[in-house]
Amino acid sequence: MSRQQAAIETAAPKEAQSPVWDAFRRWGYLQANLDPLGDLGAVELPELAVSGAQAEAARKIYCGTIGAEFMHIPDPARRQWVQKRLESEAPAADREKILEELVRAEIFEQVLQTRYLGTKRYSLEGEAALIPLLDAILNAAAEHDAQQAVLAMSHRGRLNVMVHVVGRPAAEVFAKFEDVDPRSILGGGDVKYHIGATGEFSAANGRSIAIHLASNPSHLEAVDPVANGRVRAKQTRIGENAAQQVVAVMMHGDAAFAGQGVWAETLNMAGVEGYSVGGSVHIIVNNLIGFTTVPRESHSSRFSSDLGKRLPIPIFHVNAEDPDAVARVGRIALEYRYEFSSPVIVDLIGYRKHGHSEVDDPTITQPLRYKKIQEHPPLWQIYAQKIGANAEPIVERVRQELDAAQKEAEELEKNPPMRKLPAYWDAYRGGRYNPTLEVDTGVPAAELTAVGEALAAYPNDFHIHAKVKKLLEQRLEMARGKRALDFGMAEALAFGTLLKQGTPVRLSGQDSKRGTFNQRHAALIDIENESEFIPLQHVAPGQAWFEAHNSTLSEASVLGFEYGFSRDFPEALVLWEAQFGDFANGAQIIIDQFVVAGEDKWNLLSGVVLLLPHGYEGQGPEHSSARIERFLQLAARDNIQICQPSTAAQYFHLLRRQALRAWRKPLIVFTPKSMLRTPASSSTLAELSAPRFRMVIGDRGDGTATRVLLCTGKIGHELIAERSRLKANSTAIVFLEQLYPFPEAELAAEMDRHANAREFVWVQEEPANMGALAFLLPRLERLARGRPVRSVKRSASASPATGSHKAHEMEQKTLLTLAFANPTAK
Ligand SMILES: Cc1ncc(C[n+]2csc(CCOP(=O)(O)OP(=O)(O)O)c2C)c(N)n1
Repeated sequence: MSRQQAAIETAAPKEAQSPVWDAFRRWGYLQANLDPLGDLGAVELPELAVSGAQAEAARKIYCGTIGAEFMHIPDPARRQWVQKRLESEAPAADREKILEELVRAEIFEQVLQTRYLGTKRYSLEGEAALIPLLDAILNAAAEHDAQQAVLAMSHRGRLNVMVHVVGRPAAEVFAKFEDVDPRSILGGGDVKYHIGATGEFSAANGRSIAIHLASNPSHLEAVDPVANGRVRAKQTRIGENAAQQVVAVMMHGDAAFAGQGVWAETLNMAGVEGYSVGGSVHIIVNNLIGFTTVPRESHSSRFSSDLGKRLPIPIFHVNAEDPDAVARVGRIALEYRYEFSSPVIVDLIGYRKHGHSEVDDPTITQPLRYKKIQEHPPLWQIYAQKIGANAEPIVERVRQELDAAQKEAEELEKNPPMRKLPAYWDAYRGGRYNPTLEVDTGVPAAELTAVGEALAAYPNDFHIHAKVKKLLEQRLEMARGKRALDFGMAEALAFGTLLKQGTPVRLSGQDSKRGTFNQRHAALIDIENESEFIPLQHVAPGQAWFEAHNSTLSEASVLGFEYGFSRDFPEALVLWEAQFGDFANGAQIIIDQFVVAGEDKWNLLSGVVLLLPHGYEGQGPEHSSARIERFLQLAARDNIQICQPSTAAQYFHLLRRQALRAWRKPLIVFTPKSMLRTPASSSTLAELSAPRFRMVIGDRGDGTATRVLLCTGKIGHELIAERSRLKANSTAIVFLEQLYPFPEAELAAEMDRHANAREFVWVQEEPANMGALAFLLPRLERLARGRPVRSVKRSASASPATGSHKAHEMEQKTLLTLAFANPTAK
């Protein structure tokens, strides 16, 4: 028996030694009365086929309207905590308040239905108990001193939550339905059931909690990591005791919860140091249907919540038609989160009154269930009867209030923002680019040396690895101007100088602390005790904070998390690094739906940086391309920046520019692999002291070039080497360091400068259907002022690169040959 096992056994409560009680604690949820319509049924189990007083007492607790899964949790303290809460008498519920909430929830939906017939609203009817559930959770959070809550949810019941939990006036929601000013948001904006909202929740204890309902796309569950990242940023801002103050409450549909991997990836991050938020509260708004799909088609398990059991956390199933039990479970869940800093899941089982949306007829696919549903009274009626109350006066009052709100809506701003951004966004702006946004990013050499020396230092008693020691010695030489600076050092100096100036830096990605290519070494590891020393945390007294995290092996959730973090920490440089650039497509939803479109849809800015290793080096189809073409296709109206710095100094300036400008735009950087260390891409201290990032690096030529090769990234250095070999001195080579926003003026000036050029040639490593070719060709043709523009590239291909290293070399050689093939170049 392991030590942990022994501890578990000895700590077990007395009752656990009763096999009857133990069986009900373990399996009771399978016979609990959880489904208001009775479709779920009970599982027959020999363990529970027992009789007697003990069995009846245990059955009452564990097979009532609450079904708890917690016996899979190894920690006895946690099991006992749950057990104690469930086995003690239920606290009295505030029934008057619950009744009012249920009436409000349902009448709100009915008013929307009558007024805006034929409009989608994704009604909460059938799950109205969500409102008292959230109320219980937030009230309990207020008792634990929570100051803020970040809520994430999809379409179902969202408008209802906006009004009854976030506290937005109903008039604002009505105004969204009016949609009378489409011209103001032509081509932009988002539908009403996706936009975010902020407000105040007034708790019973007199405190209030600032609520942030996160904006989200239709892509179910994609908001999960984003909301968590936002919580983490808010907690980081607060510092000590932050997990007490900011809590995540996330709602999920049952089909989405079971089906979407991003949620599984997000849950996996819960206990990982760089990503934990002190536990999040999850609610499955479980109507036992997904669009037209029934549970047995949605998941392989009885409950959609089963995925939650990948972590040792409790799952509370509760019948949505027992609002007292719902409120009780809400409180237990919240308190569990606070007690153990753990995620917790509430599975609120109800039904869906209408079709998937209100324009959908569910009787076509679920005729029997919907026959039952049509005959089923609304929850407020059931509850009023149960508690012996007359709900009619409340119904009347709520209707009158909503009538007034609807009139008010006609007077309101056509498109009310529904939210207020925190003051830390005041200093930043989005919108279109203009050159006045630029700031100098150069750093004086003496300052670079001072920071570089700090980065090469470590404590006397630190046992350093011989290879790292050598690397730090080289970095020291770089800092002192005795050795050319490589990309690794340029990045460290960019971070170090920013930290010293007060800009915090957060970097996360797979193996990012060391760096996939052994280039970063952000954390030094003591070879005798594996303790960490992080030089960037010791740059200068009073510096800003620095964090580097090795992430879980996920792209979607980690990029989502960092995007979320950037949304609540605009002052920080927040970077996500893909192991190789092509893996970024695992995060495609986050890229498409948040990173590139967040400003257009929600007017929400982000300065998140994506570091995507890119370059054709013969490593095969999957380690060559970060898919430049895809990012360029996503670019419009200056929504993102797409850059490929070709030297260490350019990378240094680019990172600093991102932090120091007030313009907050996501930055996509195609980062090097072999070029990390090649002399051609290394830089001098003077180049780091130069004023700014150069969007175009022109040729030093004197204007006598008869042809100009245009390129971006590593191939440019290969072209330069080939030009030397061929002594092709009448060929100029121009690097496009920024692809988007397209530096039209800079490139036009450079092309015009080569007045004698007879042709321009775009040279890229990528196949014809990839890379920047399609994006650039029309632009280059425009700037060439009638002179011909050719292109050199690999043949169009279904996969980005060949699997054969030798074939790669042959192809690469052909590219270089073709680039210089025209005799006019000689
Ligand atoms: C990733 C993704 N795939 C498909 C859809 C289309 N879709 C919208 S709602 C829905 C059903 C969702 O069911 P469930 O999660 O149970 O939530 P409910 O609508 O029942 O509240 C589907 C498939 C989507 N929005 N997102």
